[in-house]
Amino acid sequence: MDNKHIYVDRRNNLINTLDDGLVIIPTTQEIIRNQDSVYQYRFDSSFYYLTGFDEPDAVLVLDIKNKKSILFCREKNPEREIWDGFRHGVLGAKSAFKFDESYSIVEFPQKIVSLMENMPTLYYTLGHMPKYDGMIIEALSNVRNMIRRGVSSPHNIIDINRIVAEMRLFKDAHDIELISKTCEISGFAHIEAMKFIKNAKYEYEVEAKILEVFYKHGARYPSYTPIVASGANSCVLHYVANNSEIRSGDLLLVDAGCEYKGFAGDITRTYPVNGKFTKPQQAIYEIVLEANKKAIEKIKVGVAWNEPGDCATQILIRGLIDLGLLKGSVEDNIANNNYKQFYMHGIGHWLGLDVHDVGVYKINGKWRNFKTGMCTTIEPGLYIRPDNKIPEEYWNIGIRIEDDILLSSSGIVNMTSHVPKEVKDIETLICQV
Ligand SMILES: [Mn+2]
Repeated sequence: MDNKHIYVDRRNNLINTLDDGLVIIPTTQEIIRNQDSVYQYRFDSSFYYLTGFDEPDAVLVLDIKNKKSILFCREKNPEREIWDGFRHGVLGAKSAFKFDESYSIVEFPQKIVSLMENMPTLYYTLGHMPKYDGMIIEALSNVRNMIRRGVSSPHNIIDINRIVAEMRLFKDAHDIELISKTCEISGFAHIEAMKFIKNAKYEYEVEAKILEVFYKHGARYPSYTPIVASGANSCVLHYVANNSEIRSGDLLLVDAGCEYKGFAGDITRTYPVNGKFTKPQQAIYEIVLEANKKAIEKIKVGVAWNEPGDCATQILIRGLIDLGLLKGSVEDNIANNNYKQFYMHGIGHWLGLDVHDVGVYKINGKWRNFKTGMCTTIEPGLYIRPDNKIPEEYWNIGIRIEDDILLSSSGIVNMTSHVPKEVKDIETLICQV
């Protein structure tokens, strides 16, 4: 299906909201992994949001006054295409992606100078792509030198990514369709991993199962490096070595999501590798589960961003006090931050084309309110490292439960609710196989 009009509409929306000036948004470069091998290419999300174009070495330019959208991209190259595959080329990209004009990326450093002439404002994000910063600054300097010919140069520089971020924060029908699918596939992978866990000897076998399910559904990449952490590793927040032996009696924390058509899924589940929670494991798990569920219940249009997180923090602290792992009152612990030895991260983040998606969390110093179209993760956790002040039965229990929540026009949707998280459901799923 040709959906290029979505990107044309987005560019036009942006053009219509900006004052006279020139928008410049480059995409990412290919990055060398070693010698002449490159990492799997991933486009810049804001560039892609406005173009749908997924080749490297490209720049989107919008001329606001003349309402023109211009693409700079790689030329056709029959020789390179034999080795690396199809390129749209300058004219091909223009017609396929419905740009008003297109040029070779080789022409960018010269052309951008004339495009900047007499533009009052440059909409460009300095510091985001160092390779282009130099070119833009040089072009700006060249335009300034034309002053005696009566040419004026841009005198405002505005961070365009911040403006596009506000657009991306509110998911449209196209986004919602894709992100729902992304979350669905991500969830299928977690379910298959649970069914497989009794057969896994090493953490990376679970990682392989998860990637297999992603790939089988056409999601060719994880949206971030999967975390498959058993036993003590579950207390390492960004553990990605995934190479330890899995031992019966341990918990396994799996934080993984796929990237499907550019969108990121982000799910965490924690479960006993032998299919049965021990009493201490279950006690901690039930606390995190309640925090997850109550935080999700808090999300509503008009509610401030921090409210679900504050609610979860209180539940986690109350649970730890009841188990004797924290002293004092809930209020004492919030005031003295003592609980942070067990819960040291935030409640979640926006989700979209980037797993930690764009969009500010505070406006004028105040937490912003939830609105229709937003999408956020909810991921409370508790991590108990060995410590002589804590009974040994709780050591090395790391638990996080993460769901992906959409504020749709018809209400709150948990896009990852198909992945079991109740104790009974998890134990049944693991033991039935
Ligand atoms: Mn997350």
